Amino acid sequence: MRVLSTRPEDFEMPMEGFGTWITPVDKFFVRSHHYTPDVKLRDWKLSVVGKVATPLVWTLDELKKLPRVELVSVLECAGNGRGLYTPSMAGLQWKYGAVGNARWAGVRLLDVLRKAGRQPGAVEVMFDGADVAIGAQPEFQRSIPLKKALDPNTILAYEMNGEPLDPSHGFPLRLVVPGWAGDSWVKWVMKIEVRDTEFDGFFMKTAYRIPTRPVLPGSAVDPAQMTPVTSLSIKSLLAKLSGAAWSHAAPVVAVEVSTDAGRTWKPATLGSDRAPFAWRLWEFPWTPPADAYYTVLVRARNALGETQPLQPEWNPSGYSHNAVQSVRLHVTANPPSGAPLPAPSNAVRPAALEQSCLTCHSMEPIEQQRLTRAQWEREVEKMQRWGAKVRPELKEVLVDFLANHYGVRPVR
Ligand code: HEC
Ligand SMILES: Nc1nc2c(c(=O)[nH]1)N[C@H]1C(S)=C(S)[C@@H](COP(=O)(O)O)O[C@H]1N2
Ligand SMILES: [Mo]
Repeated sequence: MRVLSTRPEDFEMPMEGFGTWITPVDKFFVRSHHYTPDVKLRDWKLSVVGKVATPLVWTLDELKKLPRVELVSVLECAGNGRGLYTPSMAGLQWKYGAVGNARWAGVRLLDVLRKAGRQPGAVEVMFDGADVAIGAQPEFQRSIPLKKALDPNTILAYEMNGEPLDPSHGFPLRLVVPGWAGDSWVKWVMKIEVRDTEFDGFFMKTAYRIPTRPVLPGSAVDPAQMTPVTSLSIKSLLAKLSGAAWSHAAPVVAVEVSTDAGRTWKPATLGSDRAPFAWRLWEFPWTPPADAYYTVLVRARNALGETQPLQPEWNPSGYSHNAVQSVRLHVTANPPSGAPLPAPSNAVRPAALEQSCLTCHSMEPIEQQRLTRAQWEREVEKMQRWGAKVRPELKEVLVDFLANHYGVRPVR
C-alpha cells in the first residue's frame, strides 16, 4: 500500500490492484478522517432516531434477521486523483488507487427505515459513526437525500468480500451507496437520523463540495456556489495495457486505447466479470511495432454515451478526477538501469514543527503537499482552528520552513 498517513489511516491501493475484479481487503484503500475506533460488538448498538414513527435500537444479531442482500460495487474516494491536479491544493495527495471493487453484504437501509416508520416532512437521512474527531476538527457526519436512502441498492453492510468488515473499513456496520463517491459511505455507523431539514455539518456544507460550473484553476470558490459530491464519473485506468473502468449507475460499455497519443483509438477487450456497480476489467494485447517512445491513452464509455475529458476540470478541493490517463512508454532493447531514487529529505525540522504539528498526525500528510506560501499560511491557520498550538512568534518560521521544503511542483 502507498501510505499517505499512518495515524489517522490513509492507504492507497497499489497499481496491481487494477488487475483483479474483486479487490482483496488487504489491498483495499483506506480513507479515515479520524483515528480508527476500537468498536466492541457487545457495546455496539445502532439507533434509528429523528423524524421516525418509532425510534429503534438494534443489535447486529437483530439486524441480521432482516433479509440479507449482496452486491459488488466500486468504492472510490472523491479525492482520488487529487495529486494529479495543477495547481495543487491542500489535501491527501491521492493518485490512482483511492478506489476498489468489493462484494458487500448486509441489509437494505430501506428495510431498517421501514421498521421505524416516518413522520411527514422527512427529506434526508444522516449517519454518524463511532469515530471521534481529532482535535477540534468537526465530527464526520454525512447525510444523503431520502430518495437515495430508499434506493434498494443502498445497504448497511456488515460484510466485505465474505468476511465481517475489517476495523479500518467500518466494523461492524457501514453504509454502501453504489454509484456514489466514498464520502457518503459512512463507516462504523452507530446512529441514523431521519431529518426534515438539510444537515449542515462541516462535511456537508464545507468539505466534499464541487463547483456547479467549471472555475478558474487556483481560485477560491464560495461553498454556496458549490454542490455536494454525489455520483461517480465515468473513468478508466491503465495498469500494464490492462486495467479497470467504472462509472456510476450506467454500465461501462467500451474501453478504447490509443498508442499514438490520441490520433487513433482501438477497442480493448472487456473482462467477463460484471455487475451493475462494479468495475470492469479490460485488456489490450499490444506488441509495440518498433523501439520508440509511445504515449498511451485509455478512455471508457458508458451506456449513456458519457466518456472522459482529456484534461481534468480543476476544482478547489481536488475532487472527481476522471481525466483520460496518459502513460509514456519508452520501448527499447537497452533499458537504462533503474533511475536513482530521489535523495531522502534531510530537512532539519524546526522544533516548532515537532511541538505544533506532529501531535495529532505524522509527517506524511505534510510532506506530500506542494503548496505556495499563501496556501501554507492558510493550512497552518486551518490547523490552529482544529486545535494546533502555534506560538505567535514561531508561526513565520513554521510557514517559511513549510513553503521552502514543500513548495509548488516545478512545471513539467
Ligand atoms: C489538533 C490536532 C492537529 C494538529 C496539532 C495539527 N493538525 Fe494537521 N490535521 C489535523 C486533522 C484533523 C487533519 C485532517 C485529517 C483528515 O481529515 O484526514 C489534518 C490534516 C493535515 C494535512 C493534510 C491536508 C489537509 O488539510 O487535510 C496537513 C498538510 C496538515 N494537517 C498540516 C499540519 C501542520 C503544518 C500542522 C502544524 C502547524 C498541523 N497539521 C497540526 C489535525 C491537526
Ligand atoms: N465514520 C467515517 N466514515 C467514513 C469516513 C470517515 O472518516 N469516518 N471516510 C469516508 C471516506 S471520505 C471514504 S472515501 C470512505 C473510504 O472507505 P474505506 O476506508 O473503507 O476505503 O469511507 C467514508 N466513510
Ligand atoms: Mo473520500
